[in-house]
Amino acid sequence: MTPKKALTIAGSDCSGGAGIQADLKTFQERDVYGMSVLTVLVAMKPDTWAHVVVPVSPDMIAEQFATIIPGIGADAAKTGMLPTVEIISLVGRLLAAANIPRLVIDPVMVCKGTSQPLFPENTAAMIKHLLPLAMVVTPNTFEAAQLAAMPELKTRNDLQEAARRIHGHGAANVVIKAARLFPDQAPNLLFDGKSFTWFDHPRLATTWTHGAGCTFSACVTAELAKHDDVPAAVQTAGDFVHAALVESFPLNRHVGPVYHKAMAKLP
Ligand code: PXL
Repeated sequence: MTPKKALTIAGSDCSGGAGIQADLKTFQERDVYGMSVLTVLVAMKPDTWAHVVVPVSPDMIAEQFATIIPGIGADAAKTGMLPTVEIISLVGRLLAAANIPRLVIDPVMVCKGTSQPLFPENTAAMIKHLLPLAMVVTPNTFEAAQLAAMPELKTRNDLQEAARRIHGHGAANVVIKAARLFPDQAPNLLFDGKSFTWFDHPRLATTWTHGAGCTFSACVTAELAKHDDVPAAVQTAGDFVHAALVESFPLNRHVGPVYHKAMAKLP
């Protein structure tokens, strides 16, 4: 049978846990055919893990995109790290013209292990160019606070208010990944403009969480490529990341990724 096809428009994490590598591994595990448009290359200094970030040229981003749309076609797509305002607006224009039926926007602002937001001006560009196109937007709590223009989010009520505000920017569904807010739970909150649904997962005591956010949004994208049901996609993605976190592991003293194969190995 011909598989469904999913596209990721994101950055390369050469360490393999996040970015395009996480997305393609997740697509493979969820049985969809993965394709990629690279937006930025990220390398890490071995001693400090400081990130070196080199954007791909807008022309080459457009060439890659044209390879897939109109060149091939995709059942669903997601965005990940988009390093500049120019690239965010280019990707927004390409996606708007492509009219992709199921689009997931992962508004990546920081990498784990680095504390500074990549570029604050990118937040306004994402709100303007990407959120109105999104079937689902998947911020973590930091990204949700930025997109909602709220101070730090602390309670479930804060998360619901942030989701309401982000929905106001035009995203059809908002999923806030609240992995670090509470001591025992790592819930995901879905708001579809009408009602709030909480997907509760126990919080795991691991610091090896690299790539969890990318993996979550990639799994939502893969599930949407196969069917239209957003709550079911969010449930599966939560289960997939939970399993991947149970088997996360250190690569070195700086970083440990989630294990994308973990759910497939469950009985
Ligand atoms: O986890 C966020 C992220 C996304 N995309 C790329 C990254 C990272 C963090 O390292 O490198 C390419």
